[in-house]
Amino acid sequence: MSTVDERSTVEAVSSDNAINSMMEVAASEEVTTVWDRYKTQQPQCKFGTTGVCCRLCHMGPCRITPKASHGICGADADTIVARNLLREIAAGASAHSDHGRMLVKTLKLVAEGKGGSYKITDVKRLHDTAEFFGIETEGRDDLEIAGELANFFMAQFAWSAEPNATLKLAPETRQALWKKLEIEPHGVDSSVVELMHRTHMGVDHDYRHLIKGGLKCSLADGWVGSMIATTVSDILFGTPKPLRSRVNLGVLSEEKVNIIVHGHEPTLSDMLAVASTDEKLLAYAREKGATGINIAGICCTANEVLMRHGMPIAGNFLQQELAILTGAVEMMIVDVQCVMPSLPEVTKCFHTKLISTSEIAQTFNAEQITFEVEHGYQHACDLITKAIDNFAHRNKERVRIPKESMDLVAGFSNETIYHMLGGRFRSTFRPLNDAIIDGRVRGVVGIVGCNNPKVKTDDAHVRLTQELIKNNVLVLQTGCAAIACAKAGLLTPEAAMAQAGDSLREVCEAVGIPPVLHMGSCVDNSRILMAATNVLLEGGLGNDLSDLPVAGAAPEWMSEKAIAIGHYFVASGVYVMLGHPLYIEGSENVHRMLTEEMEGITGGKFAVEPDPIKAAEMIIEHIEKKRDALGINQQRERKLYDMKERRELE
Ligand code: SF4
Ligand code: MSK
Repeated sequence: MSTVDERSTVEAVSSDNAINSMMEVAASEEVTTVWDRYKTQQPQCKFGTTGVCCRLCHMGPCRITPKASHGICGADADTIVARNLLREIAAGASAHSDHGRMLVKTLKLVAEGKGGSYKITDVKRLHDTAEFFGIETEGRDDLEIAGELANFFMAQFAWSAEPNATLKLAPETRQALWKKLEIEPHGVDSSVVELMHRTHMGVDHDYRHLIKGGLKCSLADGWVGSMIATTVSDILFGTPKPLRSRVNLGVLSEEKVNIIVHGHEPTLSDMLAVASTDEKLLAYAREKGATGINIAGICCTANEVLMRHGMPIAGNFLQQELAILTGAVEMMIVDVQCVMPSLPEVTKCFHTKLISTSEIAQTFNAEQITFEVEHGYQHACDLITKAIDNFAHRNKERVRIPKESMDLVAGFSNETIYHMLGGRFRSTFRPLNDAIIDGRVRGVVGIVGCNNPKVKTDDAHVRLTQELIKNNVLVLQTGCAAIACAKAGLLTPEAAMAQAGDSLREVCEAVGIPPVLHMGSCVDNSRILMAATNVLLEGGLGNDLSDLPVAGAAPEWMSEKAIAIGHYFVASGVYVMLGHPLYIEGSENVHRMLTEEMEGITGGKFAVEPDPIKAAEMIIEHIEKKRDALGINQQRERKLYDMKERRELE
């Protein structure tokens, strides 16, 4: 794979032509983009990229070089690299978990009757969740149950003597291993604080002990904070079901008022999706010369409103500046995470209003509103009205919307997959397990994560996905990876079926699921953890998550959240393929521990391969190793197993 600095200036920065054509617009408008700034940052600091720069105390900063093997305090490369990595995990876990906490606050307000227009949308999900955690539902009012569940979830953030209760969602074998390794988190916030404490100057110095601490904090992210975020989103806004929509910059409309929602938290964006169908607002838009109101998303807010309302997606992470450059966006509404501070520089060249809505996130030259749950619908109406008023300021001469847009199908929650596999009468993962056991589906891979200007945008996501489905591997996706593949047409069941291997296609056609399943936003990687858990609990594929023929991949990752995600998958026993390395190459010991020794500790490990075809080969090799260990590669011919035979296979 070529890096941007190796490519000529005329060569495409992306496999997506909408991006490449907008690069020309950026050049003609003399607006700098992420790719321009990436070039001006070259060469990037090797001390930073290898993780050997320490600025944890003010005796430093220190950096490890051939001449200086230790920092001023005596810390060696192993300690420095591990501490830096842990601080990234802590930041990533904080972001997902704070998102989860915000949703729990909303649930609590709804339960107290202070939630304005928010309500319990999925009552079954509320009851199922409450019952799982031992909260009485029989004969109780839904709001009363929601209140108790909100308090229960809120308590998961603080320290408690017991390990986090949501870890019980994991298979018992995994829980037992976490206990043995002493990496069970006892609270999300306390895990993050502990990590920051351990990495303070002069505390934890053994890289092996530090990395175990990192795994513990990452579990607080995946199995606690993110799990809570996904669950509460489903309760409040509805558990996703398959629906059709469209993706890429071409979803922006020349005739309608275009409003982009960007960031991660679904609370306001969900209300904007609802308000955009308000007849009064639509009439107002027509009065102002537009034919309608078009809410489109960027990044994971896009995935949230796509999964539940079928709202179109304008693009993934690296398209946020390009969306404004179309000249057709009346308003961009941002909240938290992955929002570039460069946006005001782009909006000032156009009529686009930039609105920041989170009390913890402000940007110079963006209008700040303080979002209050109780007034969510009114906020949404006010913002849409303001965007409609701004339609008159659109300069039609400067509107350049790329023609690219693509159909997609999204909305594959575990609840939906259960239903689809089991049909109307029985909820089950059995048909998928049977297909894995008899080799028609070789394994399951989660492809997730961001875009990164270091690599050709979307290219690795798309090629890795194509290669895996061609080799009869079912692919689950979230985040910007899912958007990349959607733009390439891989989320249309028809196109994906055409590219899938024969036996995968046969299974997908028989059970009615596409070969690439969009499961949500980056916080919804918790759904992938649960999909793996559901496969294991269905039986016939071993006793622990690490026995399954599965893997994870983040070919174009960039954020600290991706680092936390990678670690919670490794801590859950999963092989994780990265498209480019963590900043750990300055320590052979840390590198070896994460890419080799970890397999003997958690059953999972990291691998790094920039070439998506080679990465696919390595993933398939791993899947085959797991299949061999399960003894299911000896059963090549297709046959139906009875219960006795399934037990024997185990
Ligand atoms: Fe240097 Fe040690 Fe301070 Fe880091 S903690 S900056 S290695 S003296
Ligand atoms: S938005 S974290 S760039 S997936 Fe979730 Fe995309 Fe990565 Fe942000």
